Amino acid sequence: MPKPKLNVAMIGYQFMGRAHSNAWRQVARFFEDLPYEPVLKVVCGRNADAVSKAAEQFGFEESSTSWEEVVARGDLDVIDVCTPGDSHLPIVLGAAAAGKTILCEKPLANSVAEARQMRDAAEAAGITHMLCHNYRRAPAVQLAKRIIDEGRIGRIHHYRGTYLQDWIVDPEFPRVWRLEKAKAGSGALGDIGSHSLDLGRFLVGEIAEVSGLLETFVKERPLEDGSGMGAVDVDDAALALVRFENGAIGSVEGTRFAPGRKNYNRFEINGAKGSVVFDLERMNELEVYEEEGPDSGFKTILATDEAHPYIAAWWPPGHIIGYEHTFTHTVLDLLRALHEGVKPTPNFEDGLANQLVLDAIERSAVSRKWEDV
Ligand code: SOE
Repeated sequence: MPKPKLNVAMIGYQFMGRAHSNAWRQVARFFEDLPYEPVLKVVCGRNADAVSKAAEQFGFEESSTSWEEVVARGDLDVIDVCTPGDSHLPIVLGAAAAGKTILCEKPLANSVAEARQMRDAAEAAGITHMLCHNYRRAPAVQLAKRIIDEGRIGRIHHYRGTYLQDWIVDPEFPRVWRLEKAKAGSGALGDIGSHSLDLGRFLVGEIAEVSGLLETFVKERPLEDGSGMGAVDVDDAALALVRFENGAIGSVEGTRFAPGRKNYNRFEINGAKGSVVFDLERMNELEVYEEEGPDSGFKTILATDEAHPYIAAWWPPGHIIGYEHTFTHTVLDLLRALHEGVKPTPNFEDGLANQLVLDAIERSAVSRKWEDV
């Protein structure tokens, strides 16, 4: 029996647009039990030529230069927001008012006030909403979650989240939108620190208080149009000590100034009886230590067996998967939740919770004191 079609509109078509459109294209091809058949209807962006090329390349039926028109269309079911942070609020409010299902890139917003408005609007409209923190959906991360929830490493004492990149270490690297507060909200903090915080919330629990430190090493950079220099008003690096509500303590570090580290997203969690370690650059593996006896030590589990989450739909054991699959799994879980009438996670509530932590870190960096979330 043919599955009900679900018409998808994507706003934005750069890096995240490529990743999300790939997920929308692939998900029904691999997950046979998917309750819907996503149809890539329309992709939207400001530059007519570029967005029409993107439509052709990504497999969308049409392109548009007006997100206002797109969200108001009666034939669309899902609005997927892949734009920079400064446009999330109006697009989400428009899409919620039109009753659409929404998938939004992280961080949810550029401020707590915006995040709260988006959460409230989505809840009031009764729509299904999800935030894309894709790393939750690496099978090895899901395995870590299962091991922790089963109590196998005991009460958690430490969370160590590290997200290191090096793409702006050259002072001549231009001042792209991610380095402008008005567009991106914050720098490494919101872009990659938010992922480490999300993984901490997912695996350990809610964060109660923080002590934060932000630094901008290069304060001016060449403008992209060659017209001179522009101020960098976001952080290049962000560090925080965090205290979880359940008594665990942790550290989170996000930086774009770690030469050689390209997308080093790693966490280590230490419990009373064991530890788990994940490193995105070896994303099919989970290092696990469980006290077993005099010769116990870390073992590396290749999380590619049929029993591991999501894997059965892909390849035989040992035939590893990659970065793009985390987005496919995100879309899969959104569609499953939509079908079952349950809330997917992370959703805009999680987005607000994450934003509250980002905000506390920013406040603490200014006050030089611990701040409540
Ligand atoms: C750029 O720093 C970036 O693409 C982030 O925006 C993503 O969220 C992260 O997953 C990889 O790095």
